[in-house]
Amino acid sequence: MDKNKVNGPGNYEAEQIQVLEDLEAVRRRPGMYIGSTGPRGLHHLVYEVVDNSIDESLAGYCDNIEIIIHADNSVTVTDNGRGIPVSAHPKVNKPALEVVMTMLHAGGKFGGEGYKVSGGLHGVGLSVVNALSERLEVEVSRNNKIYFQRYERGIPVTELKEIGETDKTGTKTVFYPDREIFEELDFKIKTLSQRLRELAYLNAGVTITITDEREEGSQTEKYRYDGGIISFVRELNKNKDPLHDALFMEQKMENCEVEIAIQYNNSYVESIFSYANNINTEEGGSHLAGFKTGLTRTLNDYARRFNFLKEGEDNFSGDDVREGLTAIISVKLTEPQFEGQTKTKLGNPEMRGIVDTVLSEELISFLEENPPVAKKIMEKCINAAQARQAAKKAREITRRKNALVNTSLPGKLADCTSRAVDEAEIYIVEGDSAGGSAKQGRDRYFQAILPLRGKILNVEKARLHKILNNEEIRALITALGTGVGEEFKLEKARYGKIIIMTDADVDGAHIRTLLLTFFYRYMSPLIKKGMVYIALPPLYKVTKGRKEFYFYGDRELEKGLEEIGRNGISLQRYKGLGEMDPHQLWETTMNPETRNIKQLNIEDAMEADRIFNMLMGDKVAPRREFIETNAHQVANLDI
Ligand code: 0RA
Repeated sequence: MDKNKVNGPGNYEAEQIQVLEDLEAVRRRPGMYIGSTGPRGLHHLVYEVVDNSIDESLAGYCDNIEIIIHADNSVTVTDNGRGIPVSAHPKVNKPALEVVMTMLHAGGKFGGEGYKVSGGLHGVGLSVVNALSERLEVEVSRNNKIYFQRYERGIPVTELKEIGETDKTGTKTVFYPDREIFEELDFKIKTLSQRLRELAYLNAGVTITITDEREEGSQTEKYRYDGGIISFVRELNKNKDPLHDALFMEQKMENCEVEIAIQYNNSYVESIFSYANNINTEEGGSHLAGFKTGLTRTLNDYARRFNFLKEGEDNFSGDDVREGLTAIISVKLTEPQFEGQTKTKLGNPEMRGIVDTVLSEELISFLEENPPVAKKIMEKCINAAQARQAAKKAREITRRKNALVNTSLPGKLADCTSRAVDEAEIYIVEGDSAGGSAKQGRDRYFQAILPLRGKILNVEKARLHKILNNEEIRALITALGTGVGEEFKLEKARYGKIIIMTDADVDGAHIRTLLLTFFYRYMSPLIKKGMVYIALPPLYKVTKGRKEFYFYGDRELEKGLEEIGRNGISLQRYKGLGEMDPHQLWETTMNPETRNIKQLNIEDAMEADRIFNMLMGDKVAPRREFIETNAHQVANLDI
């Protein structure tokens, strides 16, 4: 009897049975290996193959990866790495290539020294892709030769054979996802490109090309970022106003590598993305935790040392130091532990201290060497801290005010007589003079008027919580009776209709945007219930003899003039509500019989919120654009 059959090298039969069993397992429960058999799982096949090439680039042997999506939804991935080894694997006496392609978990671990770092979400390896492919062909260039082997549903259907000569090295894999396994075979180029681009950012210097041959004339995208994650951060901040050039920190150690890129911008949002072995660790983990503690401590230390924080002042909080921060943390390590719901939380406890140390050491020396940048970052943190403290105060004040609801209405409110919510309405009017006209022109039985002083606030510069601190806004909250935010109570509303009446100009649009954003964020049930309206005052008055005509837009005016005739008429363009006398205001904008009011919905409010955020930024171009389009809209109100 051949003793090899029992155990030891060359135990073909046992190996063969194992291979078939594994294959069967993968095909029976694909979800266990690639997550799903839907689009995600399908795309995962591509990532799995590409990840193997990326691993080869991490080992320092590959800088070019090409992906082609063919018209029949097969995929080719080519790299210029060392090529998968083809020599006989000592244990099973098969070519190493065949082992990699057919044995679960054979992947990178075999081949002696192999590579240090390995990516891939599940790290399932090429054998899984092979098992789930109707057909897979692999071509290896190595030892000046080209080798080829073909598989069907994971089973070799040809021997590994030499098919030519070459002076290059690399691996080319073509696979046809199995239609028996996948619900659909349609690759989404956008999904793929996004991930490939991300990989290019995370692996500086590697060129990744993707070609979609299904497109007419075929479409190619090429990604290569020599700056790596520093380019990534700059890209993320592209439409923002950075406070300084992005800064990069890195450290390579025996078993791991840490890269960090950060750049502050003048917005109030934090965008921090963390990666471990090229996987987006959406659930965070030790590396992210280390980054955060390191950042908070370092900036506080610096602030104390250089007197940006004085004695008696509180330390910056974590939120303070991350306001307006864009950052990428990318770590690569030999033995990653992925935890959490979606296995996207890095567990390795040692990474916390490592990232913390890299960040603090590098950041502190950067700050010391670049005082002007340090000053900008300090000012940003101080601002954030002050805003946080002010917001806290504002919340306390409104809370106190809420307790007084209905007892001390604001002095400037001209309330209505009716206490029936379904008939009572409140006009929020821009400016004292329009407010005066509205008070005289209204029907005081059911119409209340609350004038807001013209410039409520410098809308662009105000954080929303700061707005809560504003006296005008507080008057509004008290008048409405509902309270705000978590304490909002719809049943306490004092009016059934809330009508915003602002001038038909840019300032008016600003104030309207602010109010709407405010309602959206703090009193959204009012909008959802359809209780918020905007008044649409006319833009023109045409007088002919003793008759008066009002027009609400340019086109309407043109049409009207055709009918009325252009002779002998007088045309008045209203610049603001204040130009109308009380009677005119009643007639055109307040009388329920003749007025135009537009009920607002949640989409309008969301749009306002978006515009508000844009107005807050310091970018001139989008704001100018807003003003231009808005001025145009105002002049063309379609009613
Ligand atoms: C194991 C060992 C060696 C290379 C590879 C695997 C390898 C795998 C893939 C998968 C796709 N492209 C790849 N390129 C290389 C190195 C063996 C040696 O030359 O020392």
